[in-house]
Amino acid sequence: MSIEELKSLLGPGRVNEDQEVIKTYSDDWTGRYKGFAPAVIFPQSTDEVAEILSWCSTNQVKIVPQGGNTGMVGGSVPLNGELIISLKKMKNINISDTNNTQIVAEAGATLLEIQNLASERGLIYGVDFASRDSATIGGTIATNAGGLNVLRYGTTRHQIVSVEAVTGAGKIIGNLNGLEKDNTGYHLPSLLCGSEGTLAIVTRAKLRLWPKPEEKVTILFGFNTIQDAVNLTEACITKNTDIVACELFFQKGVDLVREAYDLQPLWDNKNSIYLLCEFAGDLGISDRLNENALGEILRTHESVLVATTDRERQRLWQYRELHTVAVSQRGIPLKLDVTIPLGNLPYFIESIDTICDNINPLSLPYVFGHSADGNMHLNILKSEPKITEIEEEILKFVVSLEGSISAEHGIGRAKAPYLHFQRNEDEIKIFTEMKKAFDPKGILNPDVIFQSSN
Ligand code: 2HG
Ligand code: ZN
Repeated sequence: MSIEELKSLLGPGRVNEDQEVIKTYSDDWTGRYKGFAPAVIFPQSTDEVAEILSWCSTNQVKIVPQGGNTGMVGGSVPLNGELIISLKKMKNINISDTNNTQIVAEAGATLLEIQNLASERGLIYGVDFASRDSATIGGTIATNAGGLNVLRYGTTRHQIVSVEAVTGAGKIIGNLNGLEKDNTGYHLPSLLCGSEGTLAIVTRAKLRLWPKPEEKVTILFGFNTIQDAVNLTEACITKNTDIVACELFFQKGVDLVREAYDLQPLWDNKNSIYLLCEFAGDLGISDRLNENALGEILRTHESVLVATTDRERQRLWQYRELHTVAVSQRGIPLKLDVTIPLGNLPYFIESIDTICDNINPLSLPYVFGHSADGNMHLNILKSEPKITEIEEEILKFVVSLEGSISAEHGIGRAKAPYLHFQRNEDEIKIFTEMKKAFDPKGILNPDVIFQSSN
């Protein structure tokens, strides 16, 4: 193969071979995955993506699709010298002209750009998380990103009405008809969402928007036991229709965030278990809260902070949202993103320190996450040299508790060796057959989801 051929096929400004530039695309955000590549390609239309993939397929050139490079499982970096295809320059977004409750977005638009456009129209986009200003919509579709508000709006899969994509053979598939009801065979938006760039590259999507809440109230509770925090999570889910988020975190993580950002303590308790609950809906949230069972807790509980203005709410959120960056300032953590059924969550969290300690007494586990859907993020610093042992032991434990080894970050390369913990042989065989149908030459994101397809 010759990159020159691809260059002349695409025209100027599409292929970048500058190693300084490539470096910023070939290493991942976490610092754990460092790749190398001959070039980064920046297509500007679906047709150009099709041209690139068709050329790669003919020439057996492997390729790694990339959005904002905010992934955490090594799913979008070229560990074996693949070409990088960055969708960053495909950023157009507009409100659909056939349905003004939908946005048409090119894959490279960021989550924040989509949220802002929705907000200008008095609507909201249902997915939100801390890296909103760099994560792209294409990346969130590829990974079926979840985030903070899954309890109310579902994951990314629930936001996509239609999708357009290019297969590994360079064929353009899907449509942007925006029809909520369209049972014409297999549902490509569901199938491609979460496929981690292994079947096709998503180029555009039509996304559903939701009514903008009139009011938001954020409340931070402090507890002494995980069971109490989980009980309140359950009460919020079952007794309050305004609840949109329940985030669980611990003193160890708050101390790290406070040190990194020089923040004030939240209250005097030396050791707390924190539950951050966000309520959003029609005006009158506080009245409705007081009327139901949560009112009693609000009135009598010792450690409670209530935020009603955007500024106060953001102040509380930063103690949770800054966990990822605060941990990464201390080193490269082993990241395990898992789901545990709510009933098993206290036992799971209580066991983590002991599991890590037994394998490597020097390891430092931090746990935080989205308690409403049982999705916990384990960030374990200093797990080396026993990283594989810790990873295996915890993922086996997750499966034994009827959880999932990947909640919202995907399988990527990080968890490909463990896919069989969760999926049986027949399922994996069907997956690989599906991959072959979409990507006959196996050029798209090799080694992601499936271990070594080489
Ligand atoms: C979050 O919920 C993100 O903040 C990142 O999913 C989690 O850093 C992590 O492990
Ligand atoms: Zn998360």
